[in-house]
Amino acid sequence: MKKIQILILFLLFHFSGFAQFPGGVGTTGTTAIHKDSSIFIAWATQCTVTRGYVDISNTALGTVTFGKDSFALGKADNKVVSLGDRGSAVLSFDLPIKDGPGFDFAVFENAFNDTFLELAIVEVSSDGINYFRFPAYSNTQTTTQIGPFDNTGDPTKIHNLAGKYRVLYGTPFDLAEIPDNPLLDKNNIRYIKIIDVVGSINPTYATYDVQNNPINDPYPTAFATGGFDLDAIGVIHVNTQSNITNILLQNRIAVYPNPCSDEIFIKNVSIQSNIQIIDNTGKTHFTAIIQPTFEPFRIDVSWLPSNMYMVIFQDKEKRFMRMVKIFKV
Ligand SMILES: [Ca+2]
Ligand SMILES: [Ca+2]
Repeated sequence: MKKIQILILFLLFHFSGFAQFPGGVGTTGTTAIHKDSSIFIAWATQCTVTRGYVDISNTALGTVTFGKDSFALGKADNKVVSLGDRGSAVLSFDLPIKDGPGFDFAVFENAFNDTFLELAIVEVSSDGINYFRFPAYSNTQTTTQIGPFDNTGDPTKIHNLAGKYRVLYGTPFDLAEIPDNPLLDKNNIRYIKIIDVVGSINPTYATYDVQNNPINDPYPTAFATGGFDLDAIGVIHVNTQSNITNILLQNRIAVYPNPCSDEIFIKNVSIQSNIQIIDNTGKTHFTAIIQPTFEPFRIDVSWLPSNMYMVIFQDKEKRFMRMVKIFKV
């Protein structure tokens, strides 16, 4: 079924220059996802940027400087790092991303409206060496260069390019749309590479889509903030079954403070878990179900006497434990 869907998508997009893709924020059928959506369960935790040129046709101007690599970490917040012409960023994550139903992650840029759209190619890798590209489509006209102050971008002409949506709205990607390859494990995506689309329609500098169309976006943007401005990558599906993930999950869950007296907090719960607090006689004092959250989850323990307790986490596959000492002054 999935293969048929991809084939239909491919035929539709390949043979029709009139194909319409989802439109901008607020339009019917848009796929834009706001940063606060509960669909996001994690964000990038590492980022390395290779800066591109202020203007690729005048390399004497040097490379862009705006922002820091770390501005692409965590939740989208409109703090960005500029990539410059053909610059790139490699981001990684605490947990591997997997190809779940529908979209698997989303990339955030800082476009100030729905038509000034600076775009980027997106690639993924399981091993950090072999990268595989999302088939990008740009049905934007290729006869007139979009200038640095032209608001003529149109999300309905763009597919599988980051930057399709305005600030604080992610452009989502579905790993199923990348052709299968033995060097790519779609259920163990550890790295995402974002590569600036130069935007020039001059063949010397152009970035091309899968139809071999030059991708036309604002060019030149000869500023310190030139090129794609990366805000964040939000993760929708993580692989909670790999051994790496199990170890990471166990290491990440934190119960604090320890010792405590009246309350404890639990953070970095990546998968729905049953939680129990058990004393050293085996008696259960507290049970709850925690939904995945990276925010601290508070438990009132003011009614528990001083003792050592086990906090047990149990999800579908795993069970593990933290010891905590409750100490009343
Ligand atoms: Ca998917
Ligand atoms: Ca940011």
